Amino acid sequence: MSTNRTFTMIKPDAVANGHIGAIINDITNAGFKIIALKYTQLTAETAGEFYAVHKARPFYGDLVSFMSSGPIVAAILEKDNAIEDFRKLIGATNPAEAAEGTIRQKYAKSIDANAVHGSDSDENAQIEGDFFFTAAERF
Ligand code: RTP
Ligand code: MG
Repeated sequence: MSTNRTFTMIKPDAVANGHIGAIINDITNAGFKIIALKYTQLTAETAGEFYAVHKARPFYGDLVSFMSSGPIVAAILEKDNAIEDFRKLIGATNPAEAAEGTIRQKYAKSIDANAVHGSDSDENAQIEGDFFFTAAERF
């Protein structure tokens, strides 16, 4: 179990709006090292599996359909205190409440289309990274 890693996705809205480069730039400028990186698209089935933890929540159906609506960028990132520092860098779930200068404040439009995902615990970072990347895809 690595306590200095997190997992992120650049969500379909930010990809469609041309923000991949700017977001990766913000992430690396904040001191995160890229361990693994992939440009791909989730299906309704794989998005449903990824977000299974939210299955009982009222927004689950919309979340799964949005996350499978277009390509995403998935990455494993490394930094001291990665989980907490990355969630600080991306800002609040609702971009209207996200602090000035955060990724969601700069690039997101709504709570559904909120530009990026960030793992909420070491355990989930491990599970989510394993969902997308084999050992041979990590550097
Ligand atoms: P994420 O997992 O994407 O990093 O976001 P988060 O931890 O800040 O939020 P979480 O509670 O894990 O929810 C996952 C995603 O579901 C959508 N959501 N919609 N309508 C709503 O009340 C609502 N709440 C959450 C968001 O797109 C959120 O990123
Ligand atoms: Mg979450």
